[in-house]
Amino acid sequence: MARRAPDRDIDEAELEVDHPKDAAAGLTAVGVTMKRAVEQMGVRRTARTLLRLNQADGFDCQGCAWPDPDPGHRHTAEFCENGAKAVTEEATLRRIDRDFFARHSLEDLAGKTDYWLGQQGRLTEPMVRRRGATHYQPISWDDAFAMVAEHLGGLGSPDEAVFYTSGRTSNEAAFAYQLFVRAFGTNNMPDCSNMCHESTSVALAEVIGIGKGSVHLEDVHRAELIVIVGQNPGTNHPRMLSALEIAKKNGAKIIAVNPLREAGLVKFRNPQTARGLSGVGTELADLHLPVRVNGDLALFQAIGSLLVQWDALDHDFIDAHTTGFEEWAAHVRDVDWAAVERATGLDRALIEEAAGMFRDSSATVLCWAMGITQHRNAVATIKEFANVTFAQGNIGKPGAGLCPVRGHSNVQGDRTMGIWERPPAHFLDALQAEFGFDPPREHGYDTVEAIRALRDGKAKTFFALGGNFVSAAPDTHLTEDAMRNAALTVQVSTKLNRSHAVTGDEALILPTLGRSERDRTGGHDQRVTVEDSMSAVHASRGPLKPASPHLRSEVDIVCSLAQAVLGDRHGIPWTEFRADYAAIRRRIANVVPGCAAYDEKVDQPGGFVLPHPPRDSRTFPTTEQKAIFTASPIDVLHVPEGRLLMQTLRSHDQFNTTIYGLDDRYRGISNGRRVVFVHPDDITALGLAGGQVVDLVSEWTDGSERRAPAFRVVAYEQPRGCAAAYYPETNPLVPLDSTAVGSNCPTSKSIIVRLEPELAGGGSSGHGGEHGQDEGHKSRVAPEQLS
Ligand SMILES: Nc1nc2c(c(=O)[nH]1)N[C@H]1C(S)=C(S)[C@@H](COP(=O)(O)OP(=O)(O)OC[C@H]3O[C@@H](n4cnc5c(=O)[nH]c(N)nc54)[C@H](O)[C@@H]3O)O[C@H]1N2
Ligand SMILES: Nc1nc2c(c(=O)[nH]1)N[C@H]1C(S)=C(S)[C@@H](COP(=O)(O)OP(=O)(O)OC[C@H]3O[C@@H](n4cnc5c(=O)[nH]c(N)nc54)[C@H](O)[C@@H]3O)O[C@H]1N2
Ligand code: SF4
Ligand SMILES: [Mo]
Repeated sequence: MARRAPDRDIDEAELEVDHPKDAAAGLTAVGVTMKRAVEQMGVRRTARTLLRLNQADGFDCQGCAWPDPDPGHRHTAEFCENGAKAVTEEATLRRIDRDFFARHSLEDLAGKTDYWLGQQGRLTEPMVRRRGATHYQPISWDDAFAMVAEHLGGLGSPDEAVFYTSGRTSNEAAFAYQLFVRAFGTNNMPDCSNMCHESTSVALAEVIGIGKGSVHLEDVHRAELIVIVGQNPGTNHPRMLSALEIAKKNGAKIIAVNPLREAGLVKFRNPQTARGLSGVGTELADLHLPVRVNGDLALFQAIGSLLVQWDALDHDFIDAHTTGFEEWAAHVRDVDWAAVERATGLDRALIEEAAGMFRDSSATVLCWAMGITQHRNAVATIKEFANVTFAQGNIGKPGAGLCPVRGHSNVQGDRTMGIWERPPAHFLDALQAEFGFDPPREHGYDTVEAIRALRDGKAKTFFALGGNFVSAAPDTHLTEDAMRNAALTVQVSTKLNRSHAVTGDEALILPTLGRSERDRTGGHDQRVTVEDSMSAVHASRGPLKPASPHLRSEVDIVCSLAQAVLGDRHGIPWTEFRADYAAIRRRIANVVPGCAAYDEKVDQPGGFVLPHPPRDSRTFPTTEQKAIFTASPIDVLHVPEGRLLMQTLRSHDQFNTTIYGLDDRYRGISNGRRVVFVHPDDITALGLAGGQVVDLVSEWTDGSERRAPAFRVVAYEQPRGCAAAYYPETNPLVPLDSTAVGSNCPTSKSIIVRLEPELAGGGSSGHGGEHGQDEGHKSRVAPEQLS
């Protein structure tokens, strides 16, 4: 029987806890960057690779979707510590060959952590797991494509196949992939967005008519007020701190809304300036609102209420460009302050101070990320951000706007290219006009629905273009069982991960080129294009020799597969696409809105910016051709006595399910990941002690319980009643059915848990794991405590 996800990390017993830091980056970041990079790539390769990163003629960082400055304003080292880690992870000299797979059975691999799996190195050749086999074996590319074609051909309907995408896929590969999948006959295209900014896309599409943010990088630099809600840029979008530093120098104020006082929001030591390296740094947040987890909807209604009460409104904008203002104003005027204080954990004076900063700003940028999107009421919260923004006319003018900060480097581009289980009719019409076939019109499965379909035997083939579906998805054990239910699972990947170990009856690993590598598909240098979080599209070309001569590009894999599955059906020129990606770009130009003359425009240094009507001209392509105010009831999650509301977040040493190391430097954690951060008074109230080992047990409304064993309690400042622990170790706790209303995004940031002391070996030192008040020493947790 295949193994469950391992419960403990390798060196968990070595956990060390220190004080959280009050500044991000600086010299330590430079040191960490270089050490990791040189360890895995050597000195020459490190220099060669990092100097091409994020340059106009280089390659796009595989890390997050934060935009690059204009070409004239880039540094020689235009990247952050975590960008360098992402590159190192891909450009490592470590390799996995067929002997590795001969040595390690699937069961053995399923017993390893994602950290261990990722550390083994780059995949080098296609591998197959045959029905009933205990190990993967080598397979030729042609046989692999034939195998997928045979499975797909044998399905009762195209809708029995699921085609997942993670957000690193280039625009060219994404466009070809969605074309293939729709020509095959289904819209079952779930993607990582479904677990990420889906709530944003849904909310913004409804109220401004386009599911993307409305600011340029220049707007962040010029804003008077920047509000950062539910986002930890110091770790997850580190170069955003450079933009915040510029804004501060231009006189901006910053409000951070976060249950945690994240180091990156407090102070930034810019490693690109002598000042930053010497340790001086720039103070960032002027005001920190330590909101209770999931309190943001109430908070923004209260802010809206005060703006209405103070008449701090842009009446011209409201009159000319919006609808629904009166209903919204009436709704927030009556806001129930007692409910607000309960939901937010903030007192009225603090909220008034924040609202006063909104009032005094004539150009506000509002940024958010996963702290907002992964809640039951996420869509309503984001619509509330829009309400407050409309009320002050903070959209479609310099220095202002809505700024959802995306995760994966090309997640926004993939959606633009049509990776979407609910494609709009105009997109399908354009596809039909260009390629002459009738694309399926029915909506496909999103991530959560795909898991249900696999579980229920309605989906039988699972294909993933990147990502690590079983670790990233909610309800790990259920998801793993669902995946094992499939007849065939296929992973197009650069590195080994848990989704290669938890498979269907038959499984394929198709190893692909990463973005740092030279792509000579068709016998000549190819480039790809990507879109960042601010709709800027540009080219990317990798400098490195590929990790193995057997790797193929994602475009090659998609086109070859399409040919094996579809042959000449619909007359789509897959060979031509594969031979020259410009042939794909010419089709993108004809199909995707805003992409006319695509191939020519991406040639310009720095690329081009996609149109965004609200940003560009204050036109709102909504049902009412206006920006739409909406009124949402405040709903406060009820947390039963003795339970905590837990969010799952990222450490400083991971990229999603890729674990770079076991440290979370800014939060003072070293050598371990199985920790749960709890307020010191809650630790006492629950009869626990810092350093104690507990099981996390989540409670879901249908009475079911889920357990993640062996987390060490760490005292950490945050609102009472809240807790935090790392993803993906906590994914077994997220019930599949617990999703955001309207977007179906798993509620990874609001899980009701109780902490159960471990019976054996869970003793406590009394102090281990606690951030003491005065002494600055590290407390090392005794290894025997983890027995
Ligand atoms: N180095 C690195 N970079 C990354 C990633 C990575 O894993 N590592 N992942 C990429 C991806 S795919 C994404 S989507 C982004 C994610 O970027 P973030 O959204 O910054 O990621 P999280 O770690 O999930 O952090 C969520 C933040 O929200 C706060 N928060 C949690 N609940 C609430 C709440 O209810 N209200 C408020 N106001 N705040 C809350 C948490 O305390 C935390 O600071 O980063 C991208 N960049
Ligand atoms: N509990 C909880 N769950 C969450 C979240 C959370 O905050 N809490 N966050 C959610 C979010 S925001 C996201 S975006 C998802 C992430 O979900 P995914 O995108 O599915 O996961 P990743 O960990 O980013 O995928 C990593 C794998 O991608 C492969 N890979 C890397 N580079 C490439 C490449 O260039 N090409 C190809 N083909 N493969 C490549 C590697 O094999 C690597 O192991 O997780 C979600 N899950
Ligand atoms: S901020 Fe994001 S995109 Fe920029 S270098 Fe860092 S990880 Fe890469
Ligand atoms: Mo994400």
